[in-house]
Amino acid sequence: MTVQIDHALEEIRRFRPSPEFAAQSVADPALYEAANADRLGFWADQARELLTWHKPFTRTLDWSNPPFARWFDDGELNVAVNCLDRHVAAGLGDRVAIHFEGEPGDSRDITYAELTDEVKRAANVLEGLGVGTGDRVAIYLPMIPEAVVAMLAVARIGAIHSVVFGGFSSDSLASRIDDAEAKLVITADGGYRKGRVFPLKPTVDEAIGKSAGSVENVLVVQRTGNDITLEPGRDEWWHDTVGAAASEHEATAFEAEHPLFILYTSGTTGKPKGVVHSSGGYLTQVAFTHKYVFDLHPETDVYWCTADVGWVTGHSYVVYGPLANGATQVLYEGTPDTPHPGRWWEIVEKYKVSILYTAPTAIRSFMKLGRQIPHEFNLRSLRLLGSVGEPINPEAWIWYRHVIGGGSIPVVDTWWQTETGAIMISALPGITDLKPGSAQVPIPGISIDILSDDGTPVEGEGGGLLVVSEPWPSMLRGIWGDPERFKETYWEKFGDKYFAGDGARRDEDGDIWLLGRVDDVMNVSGHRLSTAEIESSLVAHPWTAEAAVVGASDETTGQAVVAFVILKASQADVASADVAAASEELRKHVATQIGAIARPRQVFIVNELPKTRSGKIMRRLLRDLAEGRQIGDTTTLADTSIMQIISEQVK
Ligand code: 6R9
Repeated sequence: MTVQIDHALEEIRRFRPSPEFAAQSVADPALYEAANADRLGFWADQARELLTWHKPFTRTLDWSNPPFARWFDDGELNVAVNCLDRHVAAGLGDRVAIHFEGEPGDSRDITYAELTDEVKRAANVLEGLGVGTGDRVAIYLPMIPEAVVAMLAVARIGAIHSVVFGGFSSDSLASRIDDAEAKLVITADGGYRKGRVFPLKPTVDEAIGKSAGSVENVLVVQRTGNDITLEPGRDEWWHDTVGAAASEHEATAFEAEHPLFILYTSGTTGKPKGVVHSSGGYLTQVAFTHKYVFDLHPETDVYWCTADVGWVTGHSYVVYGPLANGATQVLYEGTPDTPHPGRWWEIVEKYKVSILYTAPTAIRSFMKLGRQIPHEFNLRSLRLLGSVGEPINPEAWIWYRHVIGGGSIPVVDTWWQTETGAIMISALPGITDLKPGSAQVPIPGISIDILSDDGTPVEGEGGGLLVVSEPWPSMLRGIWGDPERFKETYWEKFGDKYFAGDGARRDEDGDIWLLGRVDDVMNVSGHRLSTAEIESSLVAHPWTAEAAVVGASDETTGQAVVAFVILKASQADVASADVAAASEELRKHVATQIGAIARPRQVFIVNELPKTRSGKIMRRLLRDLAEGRQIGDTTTLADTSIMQIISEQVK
């Protein structure tokens, strides 16, 4: 399959870094030169410069048995020591590591010294419970500091964490516990979300009941005070155990290739894949990208990544990257609109956040509410904005830069995946001229190719399949317990090049545009069209708040474009008066913007779109609807009732 984009929708403005920003930026064009001259030497330098090794490595990469890479493999380090102890030893113990903001408004500042003490206590408790090197620990917690402490305590003793997002059901938790054969579960009584307590411990009890029996103990953080039961001999309160433990803990070093965590992510089949990451290479690339992509000045910046630690973005850019770099960050427990729609902007103002990293879906929901909400708050502390998770449409990019960023600060669009561990494609602020909608260039030391289905490079405007053509430090090391699936999913297609599953094209300047997952590419009358491109066009219409496009099978054209659109609140009345006219207007708009071939066969005006808990639109379900099929499995939706509502609206 060749992905060809016949009608590129481009926002043509380019944004040069301001001279002031460029002058203070930590990134230097010399990074690209060094990486181009000697890629492996470059990564070895970064690993030495950014991390502290108990035993220095002498080998950079062993790729003698692809696709199983070994980076820095004769070196030894302790990941938690790199995130904590070494900063305290360097005299930074009083620096705030975490400004915690609970949803109900409780807040707590935790310094590096305090965080280090807490992690040491927790490490002692884990060891006391018999958790040892290589054992798996499931973590099922809300976005509270104990989630960070738990992850680092597991890392400190060389065990392997498997964080399961707190919104997952007991079935999902049970299958993850079983796949990893977790010995310990760390959870809380509950957490706060949308102004209510959501209980977690009862779900853990259910999951353990359904599971095969690997769990020996459960540690329970008290967060919400809801009624729970502790099973004697199995369950213990975190505060009783960690609170009472000694804060001395001698950390030992582990090999660079020692597994750090498993994180489950959905693939094309029903069974989630346990993506495995290792220690030295992973930490090198997350620290590198966190420093240079976010232009981190750890003495002065206040950084905030809004992702939950249950997702890879939370692992790499809430826990490991920022803490390895000694950053000060905000950790927020709740939802963006509780108790009021300006909550995020209130937090930016309160902590003088200077770097904000979030997802396009969040930006678009703020766009829907209108600029008057962020404008009630002082956002002038912001100096850099980041985006991740899906292609950011130029409309949202511009809104983000102008309404949130005051019109002059850089927006970096970062492409990467659970499997890549760290950012792979992004502008470097202060160096790269920014193009709204493009993720732009591979970071230094990363090799990206765009290939056609038969493996030949795609030149020029035609799109193709995105591959990573050389191993990289933070690459996944495998799928837990399933080396065959690892090979099949990512390496069978192009030999020793990693197949990412995304479509992409390179423009005349060499900038990369992501075109969505390759399964989201449509073929209409022999013309290839990208769902992302048509969504972008729809969202550029002044009435539209959010749009999802699917290719539905069509007798005459092969596939036809079917769009589902949420209108801005201000337009809802106009449209509800005449739905047919509103969808006709949007169909015409796409035809005018992209070309008649892209005109949607149908535009359905809806109030909601089906999203996973990480905010990704589940186009598969919309396709079922558009093709008049029974709606498939909805269990991974954040709200499983949504499809029912949408079906009724579409009738
Ligand atoms: C970090 C994360 C990975 C998939 C990836 C791609 C999409 C992520 C993107 C992007 C375009 C970006 N994706 N960032 N597409 N531009 N800046 O999201 O990991 O949950 O594993 O998702 O998300 O399709 O393949 P993960």
